Amino acid sequence: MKRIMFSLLFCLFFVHSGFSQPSLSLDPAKSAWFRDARFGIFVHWGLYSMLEGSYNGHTLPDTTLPEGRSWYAEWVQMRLEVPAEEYRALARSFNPTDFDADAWIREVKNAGARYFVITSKHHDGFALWDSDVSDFDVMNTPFKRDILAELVAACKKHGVKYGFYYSHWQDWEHPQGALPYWKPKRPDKDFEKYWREKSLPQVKELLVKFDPDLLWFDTWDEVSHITDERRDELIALVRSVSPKCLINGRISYLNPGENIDFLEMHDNQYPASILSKPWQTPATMVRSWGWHAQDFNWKSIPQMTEYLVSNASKGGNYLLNIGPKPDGNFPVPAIRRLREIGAWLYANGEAVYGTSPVQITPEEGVIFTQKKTDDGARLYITLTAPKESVELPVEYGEVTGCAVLESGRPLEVKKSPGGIRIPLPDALFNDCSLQVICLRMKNTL
Ligand code: FHN
Repeated sequence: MKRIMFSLLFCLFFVHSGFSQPSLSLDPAKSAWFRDARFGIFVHWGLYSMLEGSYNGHTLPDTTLPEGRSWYAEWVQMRLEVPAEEYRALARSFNPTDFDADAWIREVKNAGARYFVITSKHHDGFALWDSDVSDFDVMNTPFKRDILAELVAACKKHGVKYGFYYSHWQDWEHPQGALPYWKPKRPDKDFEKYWREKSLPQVKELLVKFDPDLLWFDTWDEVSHITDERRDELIALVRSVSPKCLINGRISYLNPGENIDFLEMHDNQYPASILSKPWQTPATMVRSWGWHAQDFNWKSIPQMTEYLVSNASKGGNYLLNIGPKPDGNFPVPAIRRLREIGAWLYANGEAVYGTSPVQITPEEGVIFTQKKTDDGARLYITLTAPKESVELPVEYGEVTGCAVLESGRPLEVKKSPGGIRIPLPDALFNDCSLQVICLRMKNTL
């Protein structure tokens, strides 16, 4: 109960107060690519994908089971009580013969995403790379291919930045790794053994072998074994090996400290106001992160596009997740969504990449982003619902032109009591994708 109350209070504070915004000792040049990128693709993939959200006649969420009440298929081992040996034995049949790293990263690129993050090791403890630290890894499966090495090569080939999710705290394979909150808590001295034997050495291995652009650590609104000392030790390790690798705030969600590179929202959470530090929302396309064969709760493309633009308008990124199938294919609805978001960005990406927030509150159904240009500035007005016109508190004399971004159709700008008014043609709303108006200005707002 205490835990739930604390979580609730924290969420309210987080989402509605605009977050506590710890002052980060950021090197802006180092994280500039991340700020500009705005859109990344996340992948949750591992042995759990083979169980597809079900086990032994139960499917998540299963309200008949006390702890089965979550759609998260990557939690199937714990939520549906798969015996440890049985779960481990899944490795003996892990053989995703359709896996094609190049095809995945081509989809990422065509979606308009600028970076890619994959679960190198999720809570189950299974490593998707050839790990010298643990033999619970992909090389001890029939597949015997280093998945991370193949993906890193594809990211380099296609010019996509890459990073790894690493579960530094929860590890259900190592006898001293942290367990879910409903299991007995490990004594801290035992956890220390896991920390030194597996967590720190594997992080170092990832850095040395693959030189990632970012590391995505995972804690949440639960007091964990990640004390400030362990958090700082892990940060120091990353910094000592890599001058470029960015670290996310969920290395210690409740107390990220001063030395992380960007803030990470909770799952599918969107702040209500502009944050001055780089940040992102990890988001699902369905309810689960890992592949769940019965999760048909696909979000709509306009909804996801709106999240992306809305986050950009508050200085943040959108990290959109895919749960690949056990054979190595992306699910068909995920591919369609990626391609359609990519098509939208092909036409309207200028309103997203490299933009900054605007400090005026937009009217309902409107999102603002902006950027400086050689000849002045552009204000992008993304319309999330049909409208007859848009009113803006902008001086008429500041405007040098106005057009629909996708088609270049010129739009008239009228002087209004509050600034300017842009009448919108009905035909603009003939399809259900978000439309963007580009207002040329002398200066940014
Ligand atoms: O428990 C994990 C969950 O499986 C998933 O990886 C998400 C992604 O943000 N992180 C944790 C819950 O917040």
